Amino acid sequence: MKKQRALLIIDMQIDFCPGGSLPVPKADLIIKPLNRYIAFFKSKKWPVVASRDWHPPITKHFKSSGGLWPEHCVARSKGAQFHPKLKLPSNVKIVSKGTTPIEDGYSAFDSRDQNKKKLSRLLKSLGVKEIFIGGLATDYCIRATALSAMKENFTVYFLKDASKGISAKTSQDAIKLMKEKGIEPIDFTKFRKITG
Ligand code: VGL
Repeated sequence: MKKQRALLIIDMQIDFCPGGSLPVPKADLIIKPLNRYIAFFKSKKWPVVASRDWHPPITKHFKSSGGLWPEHCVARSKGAQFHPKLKLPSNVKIVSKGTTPIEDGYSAFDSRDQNKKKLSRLLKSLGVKEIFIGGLATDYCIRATALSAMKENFTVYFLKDASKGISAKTSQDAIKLMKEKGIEPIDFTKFRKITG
């Protein structure tokens, strides 16, 4: 099978965007760049995967049960929907994470599709070798996802022009750590060079 590439869009959900319950600053500014990557992957017929936080109303992930975060992305709620301006292809593969009361669900590699297939198995069954990661948030779910992807032996790129973090400091630290682990931060121009 030839070297297959996948776009992995992390948690572009209403609650993580301005106006949502856990907004990532300027998250709306990456919608356009993400749509450009999506259009490119679509034109090549390369798979597009979108992860989503999909929490129960009561979970250790939320402050109300001793966790770090305000309530967000409760399964089937409005805030858990993908941002309406994100142009996901009709054949997008959706994977959900943080679905039980005992999981945080930071890494998309802890997520499953509607058939309960884990992300790594899904990607491997599609022949994917290279993963391009963008979305939210650089310092939490992207960081965790990129590090898991390396452990699963994928080649991993971080789409720096299509991602935003919760805080500047922790995002810089996350990018530094990703680089140390061999995950290259790239923009669209570099992406086009890599993908020919
Ligand atoms: C995230 C904080 C809490 C993320 C999720 O998507 O990066 N951050 N839950």
